[in-house]
Amino acid sequence: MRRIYVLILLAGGCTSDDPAPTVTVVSATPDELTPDDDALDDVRILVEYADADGDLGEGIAEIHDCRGAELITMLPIPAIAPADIVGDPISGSMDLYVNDVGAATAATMPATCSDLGVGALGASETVFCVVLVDAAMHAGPGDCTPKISLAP
Ligand SMILES: [Ca+2]
Ligand SMILES: [Ca+2]
Repeated sequence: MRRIYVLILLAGGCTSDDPAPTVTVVSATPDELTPDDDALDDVRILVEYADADGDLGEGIAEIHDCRGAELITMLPIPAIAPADIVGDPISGSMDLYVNDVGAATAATMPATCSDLGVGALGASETVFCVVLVDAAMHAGPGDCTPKISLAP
């Protein structure tokens, strides 16, 4: 019994020591965008994050529009934890905004999207995948929104 207990403890330690931040998409609103209307072409993606060593602040949120590799938005992440907290685990949620989503035709899907399991996109829809990169340039596994419709 004692031996099993130690093994479980080690496995848990390996996971939580990973310095790369993880992200989970909670919601994306609205679920339909109108690329021709400046008031209706902005999407808000709510994500939850966790970072074992606390240096996600001043990193980057990469948001991949799965219609094409060039459709990437890089949002700077503000400082999250005070300097004396960096080094300790942090977690929380944040809103990411992608403004003025255009009417691009779906081309070759970025590898980030296909690696995360995004299926083929129709002509009037897209998916956004979020990857968080911390201040030490550790990129964690990403997560993606459901499909978002694009009004013609
Ligand atoms: Ca980190
Ligand atoms: Ca807009």
